Amino acid sequence: MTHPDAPTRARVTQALRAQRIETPSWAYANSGTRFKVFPQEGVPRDPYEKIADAAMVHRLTGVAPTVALHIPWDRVDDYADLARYATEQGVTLGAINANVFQDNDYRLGSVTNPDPGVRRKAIDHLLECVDIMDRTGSRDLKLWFSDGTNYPGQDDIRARQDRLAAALREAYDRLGDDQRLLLEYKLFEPAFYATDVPDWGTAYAHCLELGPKAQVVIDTGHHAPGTNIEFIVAFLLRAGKLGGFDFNSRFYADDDLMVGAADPFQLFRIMREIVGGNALRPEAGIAFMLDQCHNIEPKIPAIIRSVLNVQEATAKALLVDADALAAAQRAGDVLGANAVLMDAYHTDVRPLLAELRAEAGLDPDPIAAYARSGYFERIRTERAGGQQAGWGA
Ligand code: RM4
Ligand code: MN
Repeated sequence: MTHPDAPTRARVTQALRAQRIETPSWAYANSGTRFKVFPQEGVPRDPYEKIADAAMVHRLTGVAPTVALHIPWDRVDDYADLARYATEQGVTLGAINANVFQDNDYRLGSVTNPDPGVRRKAIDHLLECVDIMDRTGSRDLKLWFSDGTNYPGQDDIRARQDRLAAALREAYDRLGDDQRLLLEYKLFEPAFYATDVPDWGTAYAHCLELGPKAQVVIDTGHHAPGTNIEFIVAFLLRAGKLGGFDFNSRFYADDDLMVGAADPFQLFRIMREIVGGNALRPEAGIAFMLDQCHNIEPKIPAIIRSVLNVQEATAKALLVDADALAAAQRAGDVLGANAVLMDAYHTDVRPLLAELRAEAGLDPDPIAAYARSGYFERIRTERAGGQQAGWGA
């Protein structure tokens, strides 16, 4: 495909202008592998500084107006004040991520722990997260459970499902009218034998049982190698049960690398299902979030790069000629249908996105603009003392 014709360009740019991508507070903080956290200069020391960085990413890209929080990493005394600060900076607070995986009590699990006292503590944390959502104005409670077992016989698989269902029910019943519960799944790690929410089918079944405010979130790094993620997207969209994404990319396990870095074609295929399902518009209610860790690369530019990668995959997905595709599919034209998709995928959309940014009064090259902005030099000096934020592993 060469330059899109005028009507196509208008359609594509309109959709791209409406796109929203949420960045995660923890991606601005220090993180690492099991082996080492390498601290970086200028890293935020508290949730306010994380929000300032997220606001910088939004100022440069124009499409990242919300920032997700993780509790207790982002615990503050006054959430209304934090929300106010975010607004002043030009962003708002997004999903609240619960954390029931970093307390000594959770050695044998959190909401599925065999000890009812530990389960109570974990569920209370989920309820506390909904209290926080009331104060931050957040719509989504995002739940990921590290619960599971390492050895056959360690605990009763069915009983753990019952405990999970009971905990989800309590959290669900606490939600306000405009709030949602997003349930995330992950194949393995840290549990190595049987994870309690290992796959989309398990997450889907629990969400179905809970009701309309419960939906599945797809973390792109949480599957077995070779899994067809776009199939999962298509299935959940059709069922009205896709709540959003935790975007990142992986080569081996839950690598949390920049989205679109490992497999940009997969990201295109995912976004194609989103576009085909008419789910890109914010009113469709799909949360496009990043869930990444930048262990060795500079964090803010990596997050900008990630936002641009999602935009590029989306632009290509929007360029697919839907009529030509449908005609080829109807005619059983296997090669023709595949060619329609590949044509769009091979289009260089970077000039189009640069034009779009310029039209919106942004620098066409957000990464270069960041480098020139002096922001990094400023935070490096301003944040020299104190305790840098990190994931506390
Ligand atoms: C988990 C999961 C969650 C994220 C934590 C930090 O693997 O992806 O979404 O909150 O990591
Ligand atoms: Mn995630």
